[in-house]
Amino acid sequence: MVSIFDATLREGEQTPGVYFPEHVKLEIANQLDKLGVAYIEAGHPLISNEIYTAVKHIAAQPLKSLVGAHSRSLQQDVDAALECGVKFLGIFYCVSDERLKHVFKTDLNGAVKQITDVIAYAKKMNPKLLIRFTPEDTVRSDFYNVVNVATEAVNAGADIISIADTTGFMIPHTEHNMYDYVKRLKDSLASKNVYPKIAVHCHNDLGLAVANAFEGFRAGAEIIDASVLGLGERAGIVDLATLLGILTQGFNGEHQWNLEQLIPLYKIVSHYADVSIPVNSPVVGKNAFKHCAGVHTHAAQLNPLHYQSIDPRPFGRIMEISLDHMSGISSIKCSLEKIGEAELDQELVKEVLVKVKEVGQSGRTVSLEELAMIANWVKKLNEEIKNVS
Ligand code: HCA
Ligand code: CU
Repeated sequence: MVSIFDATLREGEQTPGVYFPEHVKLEIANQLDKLGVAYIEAGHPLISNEIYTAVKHIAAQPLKSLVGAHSRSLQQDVDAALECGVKFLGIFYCVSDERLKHVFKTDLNGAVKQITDVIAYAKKMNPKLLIRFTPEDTVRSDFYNVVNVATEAVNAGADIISIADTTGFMIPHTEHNMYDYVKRLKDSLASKNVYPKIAVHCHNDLGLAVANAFEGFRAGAEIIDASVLGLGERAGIVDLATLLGILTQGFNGEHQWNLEQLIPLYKIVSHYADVSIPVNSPVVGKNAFKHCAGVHTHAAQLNPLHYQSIDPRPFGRIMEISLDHMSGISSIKCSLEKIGEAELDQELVKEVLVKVKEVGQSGRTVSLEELAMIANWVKKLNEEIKNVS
């Protein structure tokens, strides 16, 4: 089974306006650990004193998840991460000729030296440290450069090579797709006798992050990067809840995740990031398991699987029926049962339906509490009519 690498505290904080204070970071890390992600990227310690301290404190927690830090290919970044006591280090550097020349004023040989020196240094300082090397913007860089740098990085001590689709460039079934890329890279590295674990880090600029990550997984990637709410630069990265929905429901297998942690985790991240959970988000959205149209609600009440392919219960959720302008008689009856009004006369049920639809047309849904009010109101009106006649 694939391992999840959570980047909420690092990539997620690269969402404009998002900053988690240290006590919140600690709580998020604890919840990620309870959920059971394999890796928690706690931050880039050299960005600020606050992030440095937070990484240090998270790394000191007795967590099962491996806590790590992000680091440029610079000894000072590695030193800061080591001081924080992290168990893994994610080192990145660009390998594109154009950028090396114009931004870093070097060439591929210079980059290889800098990367391997830093990796070897980190490994020497802490031989147990797990090292991931990411050629930034991997998929748009010269393939020859990626293979060369990755080979040298592994020989210098890197355990994981991460394929970064930094700009959300990949599209399944086109000439630049993640499946072929991962296969080709694994084969090329094997031909050089290096066999690192492969991770995929997919950005969502085209809404394809999850699809691309799965293409990578199908081709042999063992680690997928994700973040809560898909937070990250621009359109973000793979959404953790969507990923867990697919991994636990789409593959019918045993899994190691504690899924009821997902909603509390999303609530806390959403609150402190001030980013709301879209109502139609897979798994965690308010409407993810709520049926609306009469045809759907009728069939879903007989068997939820008529209109659901995933089970809400492992996530601590239930199938719900929306009461609004689309509702039919069966939704009303089912909801009336829930509020102890199963015996309501058939004619009155129809009147309740008319009122529910009217409220729905004003752009609202009717809660069970409001349904009780409507049922009372309908009963009252009927008594009055009876008394008059
Ligand atoms: C960044 C870029 C990065 C790095 C990923 C990694 C990307 O913000 O520094 O280090 O594995 O998308 O390439 O997030
Ligand atoms: Cu990224």
